[in-house]
Amino acid sequence: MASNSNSSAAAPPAPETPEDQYFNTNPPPKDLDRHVALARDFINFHAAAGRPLVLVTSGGTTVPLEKQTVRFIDNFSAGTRGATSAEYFLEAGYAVLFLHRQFSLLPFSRHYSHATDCFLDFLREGPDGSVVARDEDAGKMLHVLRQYRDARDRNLLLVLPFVSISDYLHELRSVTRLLRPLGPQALLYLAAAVSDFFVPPERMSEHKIQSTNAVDSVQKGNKTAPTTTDEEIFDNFDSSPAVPRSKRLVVDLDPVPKFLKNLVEGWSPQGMIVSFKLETDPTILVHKARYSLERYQHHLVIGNLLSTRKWEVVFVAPGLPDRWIRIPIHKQQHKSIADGGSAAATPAEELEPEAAAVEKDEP
Ligand code: PAZ
Repeated sequence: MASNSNSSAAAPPAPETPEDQYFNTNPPPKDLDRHVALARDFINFHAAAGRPLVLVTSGGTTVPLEKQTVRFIDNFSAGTRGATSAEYFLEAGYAVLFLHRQFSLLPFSRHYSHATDCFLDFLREGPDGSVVARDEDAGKMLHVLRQYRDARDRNLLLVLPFVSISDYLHELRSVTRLLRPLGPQALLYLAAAVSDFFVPPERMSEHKIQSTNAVDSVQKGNKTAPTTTDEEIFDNFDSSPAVPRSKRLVVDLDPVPKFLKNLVEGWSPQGMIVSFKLETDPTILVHKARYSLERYQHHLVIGNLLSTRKWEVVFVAPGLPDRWIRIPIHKQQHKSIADGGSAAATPAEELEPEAAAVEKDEP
């Protein structure tokens, strides 16, 4: 009797998608499971209270050149935008999941942790040998301290660090999937500066990349000391094109998968998604922002230029004209955009000449 092969045979495994391939070959950060557990508890706690949640990403991702990483390529970002925005989201009643580059700026402590704002400069010795805030700084410090304590005591801020691009993508995927059941109650505010290129693991050196052949003999099992030639190479201060190619480090990078598409279509399809676009060339900023919006079908792209990011940003949203928000020039010393720039009260005359020209050119 013929057997029914369909009922007994196991279904063939689904083919590996490019997303699976990326996440299966690029190892997760060692703390991912712990971070996911913390994020799950945090999300459940606030969802039960009906509080809106925002995931803020902040800081730059690294691209390691070695598995045991000594050297890496970095992305520009101090974390100012993310840390400052997180404070405003807290003030607006959100619970904030703050996914940030390890050691970049954090909400509240950012006021006292920059090289130019070292916390020690805000303190003085009290009469009884205690440490107190300087009189002129005490008011602001007390305000920041109260906001910080309130966020901490009410469990309103969860801080999760990442370092490399693959750490970031693993963390982002896991956390946004947890936010998925919240639908549009979850806001994703993606201000991190994310690498566009990376070294895939199969091409990454395990150990520190060597700049001389001093260890070649050791690696080949020969325990003799380096030869004079090795020492000479070590001392060579010649970086001219005559230096043989074999002595140079040629870095070959692959494009990072366009994760925003996966995020919008799969990880958190109903979340409100705001992404940032950083450029250096003013002539392409708006075009790139609109391209990203149309390609990834999300809700808002905030464009900014490296040189003016603290004073002006452009909001690019579906079906709406581009909207510039600028800090008037006379206020720029005291405030940055992230500290509450205003769209309406910004007459063109108050801006720097180039900025005013841009505003007048708008449709
Ligand atoms: O962190 P920061 O305040 O120094 O800079 C903020 C920013 C420029 C990284 C951010 O506003 C941004 O544009 N993020 C997206 C960068 C990107 O295009 O990947």
